[in-house]
Order: sequence, then C-alpha cells, then structure tokens
Amino acid sequence: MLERSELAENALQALHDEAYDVPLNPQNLNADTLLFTGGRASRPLDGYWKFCVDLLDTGLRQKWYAMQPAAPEDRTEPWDYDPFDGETVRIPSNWAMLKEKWYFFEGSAWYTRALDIEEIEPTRRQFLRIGAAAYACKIFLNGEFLGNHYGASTPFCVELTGKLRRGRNWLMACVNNTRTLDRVPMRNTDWFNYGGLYREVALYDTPQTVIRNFAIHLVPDDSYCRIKVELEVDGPDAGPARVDIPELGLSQDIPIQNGQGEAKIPAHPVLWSPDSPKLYDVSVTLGADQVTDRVGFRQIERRGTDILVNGEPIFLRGISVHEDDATLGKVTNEADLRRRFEHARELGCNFLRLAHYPHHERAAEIADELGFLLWEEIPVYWAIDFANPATYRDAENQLRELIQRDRNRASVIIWSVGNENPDTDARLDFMRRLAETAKALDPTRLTSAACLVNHSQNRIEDRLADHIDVIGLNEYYGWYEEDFEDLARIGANSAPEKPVVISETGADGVIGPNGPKTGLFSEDYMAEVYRRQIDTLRRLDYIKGMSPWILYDFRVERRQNKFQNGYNHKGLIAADKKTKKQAFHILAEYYHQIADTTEDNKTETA
Ligand code: GCB
Repeated sequence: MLERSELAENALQALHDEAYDVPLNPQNLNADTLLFTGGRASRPLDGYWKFCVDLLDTGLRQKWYAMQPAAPEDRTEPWDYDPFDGETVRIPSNWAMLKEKWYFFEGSAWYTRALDIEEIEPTRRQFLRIGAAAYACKIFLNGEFLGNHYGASTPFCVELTGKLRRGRNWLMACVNNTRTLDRVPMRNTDWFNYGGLYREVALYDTPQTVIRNFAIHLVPDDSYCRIKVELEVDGPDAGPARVDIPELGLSQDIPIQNGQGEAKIPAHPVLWSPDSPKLYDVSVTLGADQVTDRVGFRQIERRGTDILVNGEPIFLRGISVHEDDATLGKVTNEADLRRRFEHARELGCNFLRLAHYPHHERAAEIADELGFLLWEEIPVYWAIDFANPATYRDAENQLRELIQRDRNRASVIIWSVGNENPDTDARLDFMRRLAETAKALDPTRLTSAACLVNHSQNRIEDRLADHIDVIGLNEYYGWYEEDFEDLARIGANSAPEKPVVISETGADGVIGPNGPKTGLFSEDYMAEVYRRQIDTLRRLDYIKGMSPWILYDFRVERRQNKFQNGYNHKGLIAADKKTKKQAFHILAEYYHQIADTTEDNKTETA
C-alpha cells in the first residue's frame, strides 16, 4: 500500500507527519483496566500469528491495521505489507530468538491473527489479556484502534465487548521495543532488549458483572487470626459477593458499595512459611462470576534491623535471577521455572531476587507452593528520566500492575522500586513516591531498592534509604571494587537502622574452552571472590540476607570482550542451565551451614 491509498487520508501526510502516533498513545491499557483472571476459563490465543518487522513505523503511518484481507490479484493499489499474509511466527516468543536477521532489531513489529467467534451472547463481556509485550503495544481489532500499553513485563487487558463480530475477526498488535528517553528502563541496561509478545495471550468471556480485582491477606497485627478481603467489582450486579475458604470452614458475604467491597474475617489459618508452605483454596463469587486462587497466610515485618516471617527473624539465603534463556530469550515455561527453583533449593536458598523487572506470574505461584521468599522489582534501573512526569506515570503504572498481579502471593515479601540510580533530588522524589505508592497499595509487605554507597567515605549514602524498609546493597568487592575490608567499614560507618540485604555480589567466571585458566574471568578467580565474600559477609551482623549475582549466565549486548561474547558470565551456572561453576558449590556449602545452624537453634529453643 503506498501513500496514494485512501487509508492514509492524506497521502503526503503519511510521509511527512511525525506526530503520526500521537492519537495512538493514550496508554489507556493500564492497571485500571487489568482484570483478575485467577480460576477463569480462557481461550488461549498463543500459537501462529502473522509477523512483520517495521523499523520506520510505516504500518502506523499508512494504517496497515485498517487494511482488509484480499487476494493480491484483487487489490487495486500497490501495498507495502499484507498483514494477512506476512511471515508466520509462534507466540509467545521474542523475535531476536527466531531469525538471525531479527537479532538486534529494535522498532515496531506487527502481529496479526484471525479470531473466529461462533456466537456472541449479548449478556457477556470479552477481555483480551496479554501476559507481556516488550515494550509498548498497540491493539487493533477489525481495523479499529483499541488502546496501548507501556511496560515490558506486566500483563494488561483490553475489553472487546461490543467490538467482536460473529464469524471472522482480525486481531493485530503492534509491539515496539525501541529504547527511548522516557521509558522505564531507559536506554542502558545490563540485560538484553528482547522485543515481542513473549508471554501468553488469551481471551476471557465473563458475565456482565465481573470481579475486577481481588486481594486477600492475613491482617498483619500479630494476632494471626484475621483475614482481610478487598474486592473491586465492575457491572450492574450490586452483590453481595461471597468469599469461601472451605478448608477453614469460612464462607462470608461481602457487601458491595460503589463497586468496592471489604471485610476483615476471623480465621485461624495454618501459617504459610518457607518450612511449611501451606496454601488454601479461596473462591469469590458474585452472581454468575467467580474467581479462585490458592493463597498462603503469613505476616512479614521489619523490626529494627530484622526481617521477620510470622514473628521469627529470618536470614535471607538468596540468589538473584534474570528471566533469560539461551534459546528462548525472555520466554519462560513451567519446566524452566521449576528448574530454577530446584537449583535454588540445591544451593540452600530460601529467597530469590527476581531482577530487574516483573518475571512471569507463574514464578511467584511456584514459589508459594515450594516455600521460597521473593523480592519483586520494577525496572527503574540506572539512568531514568526522573524529572519527566510521563516517565513517572509509566513507572508507577508498572508497579501498580505488578502489585495487582502478585499481591495474593505469600512468597512475595519485598517490592523493590529500583536499582542503582543516581542520588539526585528528582530521583529521590520519583522513587520516594514509588515506595509510598507500594506501601499505600500494599501495607503488608516491605519496600526496598538497591541503594548507593559513597565509596570514598565507605558508607551507605542514599537519601532513599529513609523511605524504604530494607536497604539493598549491590557490592562487588573482588570484582569492580578492591578492598574487602571496606565492606566491613561500610557497615560500621553507616550504622544502618534498617535491615541490609546484599542484593548483588559476584564475579564473572567463564568456563569451557573459551575461558581463561587464571585471573579475571576465570572460574578459579570467581571462586576465590565467593570465598572471600563469604568470609567477610559472615562477620557482618548488619546484613540480614544476600542474593548474589546471579544464578545463570545471561545474554546482554553491552559485554563483548573475548571471554564474554555477548554474555554476562556471573552465573553460578553456565547459560546451558546445567554446568555448575565452582562458586555454586562454595555458596551452597555456606547456605547449608547457615540453614543447619538455624535449624539447631530452633530445636534448642523448642
Ligand atoms: C549491577 C547491576 C546488574 C549487573 C551487574 C553486573 O550492579 O545491578 O544489573 O548485571 O551489576 O554484572 O555488573
């Protein structure tokens, strides 16, 4: 289709208008439009979609989304792309992993698929849910623009009610992974910029009145005997809603007023903990609508420099993880997630830092089931345009979507609002507001961020520390920094009044024929760094946990020396997710020792 097309209303405008995407950027698909989907039946829309990369945004300028399907011989104008007849890709996927020519592609890409609907019930509603699209995504149905979403790693929904027709429909998504100044993250990250529709896409069919949001938790008042339920309802049915937890013999009506319902219900659940990850089936019913979840009840708090689970201080024996795979990219699956937790278990972990963006929602569900504690994070990473209100709106929306998605997960104990950001006034304001938002939305969990250290003074020097519960500290003594004793001095000089978690530490170790035998980047050197880290950290009582960097080697554009070849090699396990480096065993020995000591203490106290 060329600019002569009637679809581009003014031919020259299609070539010259640089504001072509302004009407298509309302960011109206956001936390407000997210639908709680636990227990709802869905029609998966994964599988084969038509696909075309579009570096110059020709599709938006020429309105490819308004093209009608037609055979080439029936078309009357030249066309630049046929969305109904492009290349075919399978989703979920990242295009970088599908063809070599798409490896470094940054820009828009078009996904199109047919959606056949047998019957449309006038009394039902339909919602499309995209598990994640990196980074920006515009949705079109039968040529009509329905909305767009920002943020690479949180889910979003678009309501299709009244837009779907009986028979064949055409669904299109324009996904764009360009790194720009106003995005979160911005332009520079230490992980690969995977673009695409890379988590599940599904269609939900609901009654008129839907339970849009549902949150449930143990009231954190040390009594362990009250459960709080919060509901948000959308539709004409005024309720009441009913919450059931059959195993606790609990069935309670919750009145709905102005679409909101709330109740504190007496209950004595067996508490969820890493040692005993007890979960309960919960359901909420409102008229014809029902949602379900499996939920654990526990209390997390900070007291002084301690982190407590159900009133007991805990040391977080953790490991950081990225969502990255040598062949799948950022796409994950059940086996991949379970392997991650098995490796964490082998290490002796009770804690994982899911860095640096929201991971697949199954991660927290599996952690609930297996008894791991989690740190979840939004990608406010390194340099961000902190003074830009649009950037803040994007960051806050990603935080809200993450909290809405995972707040029923007992495993999640920390919301982290950022990582290693420069200590400016604009940044302080931006991140303080994020920490306050997290607390306002969810007062039952702790907030954190990887904070800054003044290396010349050897002390934690980050004004954000006053506004969060747990001070995350990324330190690389033995790698980026030299003197291990400085680590002890940081503690002494800072005298933190809050728990400090070493949110990162580590060193690159390249194994195999490409790796050096000694010195920087060798497996031996990495092992030595771990030995010295452990020797130092075990003496520092201000540290209440650690999550070294990182479980697996991961792909990244910015590391290209002869040992790295596009990978960060700080993994305790190589990118094959099989080959363990020496450092794995060193950390495992330490964690098992601490776990045994904690067990002994518990037995003695009992
Ligand atoms: C850091 C960053 C992390 C990097 C890591 C490294 O401090 O938070 O994203 O990957 O260091 O390997 O340098």
